[in-house]
Amino acid sequence: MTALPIAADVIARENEARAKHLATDYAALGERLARRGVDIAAITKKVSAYTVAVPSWGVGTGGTRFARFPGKGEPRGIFEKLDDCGVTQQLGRATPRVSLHIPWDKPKDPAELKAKAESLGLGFDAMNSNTFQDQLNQQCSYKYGSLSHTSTQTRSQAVEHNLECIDIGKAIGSKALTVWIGDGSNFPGQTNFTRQFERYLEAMRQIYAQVPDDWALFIEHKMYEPAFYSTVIQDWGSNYLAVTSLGPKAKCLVDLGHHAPNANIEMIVARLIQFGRLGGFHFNDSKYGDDDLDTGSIDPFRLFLVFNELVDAELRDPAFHPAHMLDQSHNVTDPIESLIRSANEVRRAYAQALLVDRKALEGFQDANDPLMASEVLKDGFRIDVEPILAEARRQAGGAIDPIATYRASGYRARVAEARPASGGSGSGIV
Ligand SMILES: [Mn+2]
Repeated sequence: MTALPIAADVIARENEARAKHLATDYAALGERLARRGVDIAAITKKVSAYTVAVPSWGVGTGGTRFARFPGKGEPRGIFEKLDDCGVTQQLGRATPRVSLHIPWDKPKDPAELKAKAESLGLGFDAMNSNTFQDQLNQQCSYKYGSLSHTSTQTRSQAVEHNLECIDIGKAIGSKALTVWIGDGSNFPGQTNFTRQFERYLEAMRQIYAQVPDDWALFIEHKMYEPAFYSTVIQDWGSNYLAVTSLGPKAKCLVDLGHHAPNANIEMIVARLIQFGRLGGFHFNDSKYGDDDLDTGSIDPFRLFLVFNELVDAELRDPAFHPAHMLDQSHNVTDPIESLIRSANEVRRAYAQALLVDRKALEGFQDANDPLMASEVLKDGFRIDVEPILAEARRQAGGAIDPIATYRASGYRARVAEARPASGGSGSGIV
């Protein structure tokens, strides 16, 4: 077994310095929750089992349309990306799976890649295809679209690429393909909405036919960018139409940043759950557009409201398990720190949603008492669940304070020496 990236004695030393205070805080919160009839150990167990995938591209520094400022010791290939994901998992214990982007992460030998991941305690999540940029020596260009392109040849090339992603995914143990496209138009009149959507659906049907029966096909909607007037799958309505016309393996993927400002995302989530079409999430946060900021950093209440719907659905159907992934662009932070923090925020929202008194909430809803219904819901959000999150990490062998421990480990300085700046970037903002 390869040694894990952070030395065990660093974690032990850092945890020892914090263990006493955590025990005190955890006991105090446990007593408070017990008064409400909630067993803190049961909540901790659920939180511990709740994990979120990290995107391979998230460990590189992102950029904007203006510039990209590379960070120190950026991973230069998929193996180094896995090392960084291994750090995130080792310290935070919330991110045991990595989502690959092809061709950025195309492995020479999938078996070797799988073995490397396993040595770090990692597995693979959904495969992500890329038909929104041209690759070196690519025959047809995607400048004017891919799966919905007017040329049959270009569409076929895009379909083939997705089928290749499925093949690689099969070899490394993935169970899903996420299709996001940049297709759309920049000007009214540039494209015929109906014919373009027909071409897209026809291409997607070819991909769908090759999706293994135990896989899911996720479609991600996005209202604008890189196309600025229209996109083929611009919202959850078009997404729903696409997945229902394809078949049961097709599900909608909700990226929190891919909606119009002020859209009621938690309600979209509820609707998709109700009709069995919510496939999963790309978590991030935003202030203005698809900002891809750290999850929960701008609007933690919205994240909580999304999780309120997920917990509600989980109680009605224990088999309900949508796919969770972070999809962020880390422009000014150390990506490892952002990923650790964001996974923790996802768990925080989950824990808070678990603490909502659902019986009381339903009672106030049915009695038409808006104030108390709102209070009961918000009560879950107000509880500081950090001791639960820290205890879940400690019990799983992670760090009580993962970011402080990461900084104490000197990992970034070490890899900065081993990985001289390459100048290139495989990071993306999808
Ligand atoms: Mn996304």
